[in-house]
Amino acid sequence: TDLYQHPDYYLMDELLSDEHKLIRNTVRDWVKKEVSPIIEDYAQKAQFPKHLINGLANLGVFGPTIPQDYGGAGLDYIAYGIMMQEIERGDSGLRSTASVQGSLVMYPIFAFGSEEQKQKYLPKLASGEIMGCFGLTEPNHGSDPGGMETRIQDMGDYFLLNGAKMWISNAPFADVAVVWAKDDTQTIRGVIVERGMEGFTTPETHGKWSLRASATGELIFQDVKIPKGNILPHVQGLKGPLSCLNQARFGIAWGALGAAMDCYDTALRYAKERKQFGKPLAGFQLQQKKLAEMITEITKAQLLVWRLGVLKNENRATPAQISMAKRNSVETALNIAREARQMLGGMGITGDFSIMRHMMNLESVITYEGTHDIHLLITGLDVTGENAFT
Ligand code: TGC
Ligand code: FAD
Repeated sequence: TDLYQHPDYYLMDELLSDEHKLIRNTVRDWVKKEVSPIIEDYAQKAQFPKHLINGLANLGVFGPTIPQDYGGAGLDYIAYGIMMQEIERGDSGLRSTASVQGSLVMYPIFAFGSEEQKQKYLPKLASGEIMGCFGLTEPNHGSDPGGMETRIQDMGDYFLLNGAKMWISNAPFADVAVVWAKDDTQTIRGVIVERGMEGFTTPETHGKWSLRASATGELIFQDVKIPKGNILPHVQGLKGPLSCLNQARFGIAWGALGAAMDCYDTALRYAKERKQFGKPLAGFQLQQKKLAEMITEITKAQLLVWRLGVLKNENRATPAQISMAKRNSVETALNIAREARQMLGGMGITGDFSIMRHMMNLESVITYEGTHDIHLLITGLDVTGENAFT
């Protein structure tokens, strides 16, 4: 059997262009060949498979929607979504690296950077020659980034950066960090911090049971001198980082479905092969209920993210619509992973199958980029007009 069947119950392929299908098959084949055979081992060792960076860059997944003039792939948002889906079919940690590089590092430099900053950083980020990370979350401020304590102080010729960020994907090996900090007027600004700047360190976070094949760390700034040319000139306020999150959350809405599809495929195949009480597990009603519900939920979520992609291409997708899709896809994926794991019985807890790894990864995905509850409150605010955050 083909390991990478694409659950396509409602013939969604007919909604995709030939280019979309080519991209999907190319990324899917690469994941099958380069990621699946090694990823379990890296997750068990809690190591990021750095050697895959080149392959990811060659596929064009770093900044797929960034124009080609700056080294991006110049593709539409459906193509971006499909890429994230196929990568996350392999592992959410690898998709995290792609999300961070493209949506959280390249996007803000593209959207809010000077021409000089774009020329300097974007082509190298697209080719994977340099890697980036995104520092918004702090030890005392996760869901409420507006309360951040990290500061830039104007020293005349330069800024002085002080503070700390935590839970930062790719921090331990990143060459550059897009960091959000408040200036002397309490206004949030974006700053490009480079590895090697004095007073800047990136200690790794150990002991995670989730996203084990992704490197997570802190960003610590102690009187780091930031040249004035490293400030992103064209944005101020929380809408800077939150605009980046719109991009990344869109990718996650597609990506989490890749993990869901892999769990469904695995459970379906197992249920057809494994026999108990003299017949395949797939012949028992309770197991069919699980599979039928999985494919129903995947199909509903696929239609949601496809429509969101169309709206995003037309620049009409609202942040609240993106929140709804991120929340729905991740919940769908996590529920499917939990059910699929049970369907494999004892085998479900081993690394011989991908399900338990997906399940553990998704516990991060349901928390980062806005927690499940925060996205619910964003929908609540949108439909009622009442702010229940504070
Ligand atoms: P609020 O007063 O609502 O808004 C402040 C300003 O921001 C604007 N805004 C947005 N702009 C663009 N896109 C959005 N999604 C926006 N949401 C709000 C808003 O219009 C306003 O602008 P202005 O001009 O009027 O000042 O802000 P709030 O402080 O009440 O917070 C709202 C809330 C809770 C929704 C928001 O802060 C939030 O989303 N919190 C969750 C934090 C989060 O998602 N953190 C993610 C960190 S990065 C990460 O997890 C990366 S993991 C990557 C990986 O490995 O894949
Ligand atoms: P808290 O904000 O303390 O929330 C704790 C609980 O309280 C949650 O259940 C939350 O939903 C709930 N809660 C909070 N506020 C409310 C409210 N108003 N009403 C009701 N319930 C509420 N951040 C980055 O900046 N860059 C990264 O690259 C990055 N990568 C990450 C990688 C991993 C593996 C993880 C786990 C996190 C990463 N994050 C990153 C941080 C992530 O975005 C935060 O963990 C997330 O935003 C939640 O913040 P918190 O952990 O401080 O939880």
